[in-house]
Formats: sequence, structure tokens, C-alpha cells
Amino acid sequence: MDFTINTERLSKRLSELAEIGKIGETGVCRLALSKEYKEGMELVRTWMEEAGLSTRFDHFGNLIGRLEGKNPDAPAVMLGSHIDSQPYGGRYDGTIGVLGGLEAVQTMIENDIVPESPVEVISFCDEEGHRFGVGLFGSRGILGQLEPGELERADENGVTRREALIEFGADPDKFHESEYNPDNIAYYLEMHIEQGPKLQEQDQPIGIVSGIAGPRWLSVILDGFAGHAGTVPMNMRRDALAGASEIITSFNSIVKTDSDAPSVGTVGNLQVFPNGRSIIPEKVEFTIDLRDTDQARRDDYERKLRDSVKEISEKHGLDYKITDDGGTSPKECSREIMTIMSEESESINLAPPVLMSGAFHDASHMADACDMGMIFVRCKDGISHNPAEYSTDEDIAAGTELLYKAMLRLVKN
Ligand code: HGY
Ligand code: MN
Ligand code: MN
Repeated sequence: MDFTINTERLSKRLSELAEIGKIGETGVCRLALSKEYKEGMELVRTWMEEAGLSTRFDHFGNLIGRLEGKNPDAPAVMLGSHIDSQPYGGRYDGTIGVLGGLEAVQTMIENDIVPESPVEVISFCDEEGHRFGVGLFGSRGILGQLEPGELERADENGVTRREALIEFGADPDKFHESEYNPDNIAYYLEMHIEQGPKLQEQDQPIGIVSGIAGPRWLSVILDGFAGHAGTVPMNMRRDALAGASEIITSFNSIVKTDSDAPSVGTVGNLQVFPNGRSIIPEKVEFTIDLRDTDQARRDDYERKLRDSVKEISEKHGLDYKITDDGGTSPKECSREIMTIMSEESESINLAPPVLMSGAFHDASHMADACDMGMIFVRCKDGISHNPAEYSTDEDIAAGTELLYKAMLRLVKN
């Protein structure tokens, strides 16, 4: 394929960024607002300024690069994603959307194309939601969609999000200064690795996303009673872990009710107290990550899960609490943008398939503000949230070339 974008520059930047927060040979751990996150954001900021964008950090911990257009008052075309990672993450999740977006804008500048509307490249803060337990923070922040109490959520060392933002140089009391009026955003484009196997199965380098499944996040806390593992008869126990394991098995069956549906359910984090071999577990807390493309079906599964928690807790004599950790509804991608992507794909001799996203993205919330579109890039065996995550330079370049061409159509140059 003949590329307009600078494939070498993009590949080099991805490799350089991957060195920050590196774990093992190919993994990254760059948690939101951490030292590594700040170092990575500063590096991306340098590249944005080299490209000729004006840059700023906002009070949500986002980094925004802006290129003015002929009409500075026109709503902006925004390209973005995130560079914060999971604790056991890969080096492509999020980063290809930020650096690919920057590459597209830098290529436009280098080709002396002056867009009609301003263009922004945004690196959103805390898309992953690992450190403080709730994700999509930066994209929800600029749209005024934060929930009460979010700033008090603490990480495993007891550092609150408020403290981490202040440490990063942001001022949570000035959030209102960083919020966008949705009228000032015309379109949002995000390129991301697929994080699934479909493009590899179809031997396609890129795909056009039609919609994004909506995650529902809960935490379940079960309180039983610690006792001697050798002396308390089974029928007298209030064993929080025995109860949790039955609930988790029930959750797994609920989500599999309709084998043709794309519903998925995960318990990724489980804490046991006091966590001793010879002590009957007194307290267990675990996370629920329930996702679906169909809101009604997801709500039905959530109801069934809540019933199951109540029933199994009563059976084991446990007190229980279910806390709401948020989530977002399933979102549709803009048909206008999908058509543009498909037309521009022809010009680069590609015919990308259309597919759903099981993973959520910052685009999930940007869809509340404007028309949004996503491009997926093939990743090896669909592996992600794992240091083995891998996408080829060629596939990432193909996705970036399409991002560039779609952006040109939207900035009405
Ligand atoms: O979990 C997700 O869907 C995203 O990768 N944070
Ligand atoms: Mn991601
Ligand atoms: Mn991720």
C-alpha cells in the first residue's frame, strides 16, 4: 500500500512510548496519573508540539493538542484514545489511537492542507479504570458525566483520585473550566486494536466498528464469620468464600443464557479476608463486569444476578452489599462516518469488514456528544490486557492511513 502518513515515524513513536512503564519484554504498566503515565503524556505532548499543535493538560488529566482551522469558531474534529494501561497491559491498547491521530494531523500539516474546522488530538485520562475502579474518566469528565464520590475513590495504597489529580498538576475544583460544550465537537474518531480475534479470522488488517457494547460494573461484598477450619461443622458455617464461589458460578451461567448473544461476564478481582488456610473466610469482595450490546438483555441479566446474590447469601447466612461502580449503555457508531470510512477504504484498496466492539472505549461516551466512528486494527490471536498483545506496523499503518483520509473528509478542507 502507498502510504501518505509517515509509517516510520509512527512505528518509532509507538516503540518509544512502549519503553515507559515497560514490564518484561513487551508489556506495559502505566496506571492513570502515575509517574509513568505523566512521563508518557509529557513525551506525547512533545511530539504534538513538534507537529505544530498547541497543547494543554486539562483538569481531568487529559492531554489535548489543537490545530486551528480556517474557521476557529467551527466545532472541532477530535481524534483520540488513551495511553493509560492495565497493570498487566499491552503496548498497543489505546496508544495507537493517540499516536495514530497525531500522525494523521501531522501528515495533514506536512501536506499543507489547512482544514476548515479546528482539529484536536486528545489523550484521555484513565480510560482503563484499573487504579480507581471506574474507567472512562477523562472522556466522561469533559462531558460533565462524572458521578458523585468519584474523587474520593482510592487506589490500593489509599491515594484518592483527587490527590492523584492534584499531584499530577490538575485542580479538581476547576473541572468546569475543562468541560466541553458538545456543540464545540463536530465528530470524534478513534482507532484502536480490536482486542478480539475476528479480523485475524477474516485475514483483514483493519475493520470498521458499527457499535460498542456497554459495560455494567458492580462490586459484591459478602460478610460471614471467621472460624476454625478444623472444628466448625459444615452446617454451622457462614463461609463468605463458599457463598462467593456459588454466586460467581451462577453469574457465569446467567450470562450464557443465550449462546448466540454477545453477552459477556467477568469476575476479575476477588479479595478474601482474612485469607488464611485454616480460617473460614469471613469477608469476600469481588468485582462484576457485565457487558452486552443489548441494554434490555443486560438489565435482565443484572436483575438475575442480584436475585442470585440475595438467595445464595441467605443460604449461607451471609450479609451482602452490592455497590454500583457505574458503566455505560451500548452505543452505535455514526452511519455517516462508517460510509465515509468504507468509501475511503476503497481508495486504499481495502474492504474492511464491519464489526462490533466488545471492549468499551472513550468513544462510548463521546457518542453522547457527537457523531463518532471507530477503526479497528487486527491484533494477534485477539490477545489484549496481556503483555503478549501484538499488532504489526503494517496493520497499524493501514488503520492510520484510513484515519487520515476519513479525517480529511470530516474537516472539510
Ligand atoms: O475493558 C475495556 O473494555 C477497555 O479495554 N478498558
Ligand atoms: Mn483501550
Ligand atoms: Mn484496555
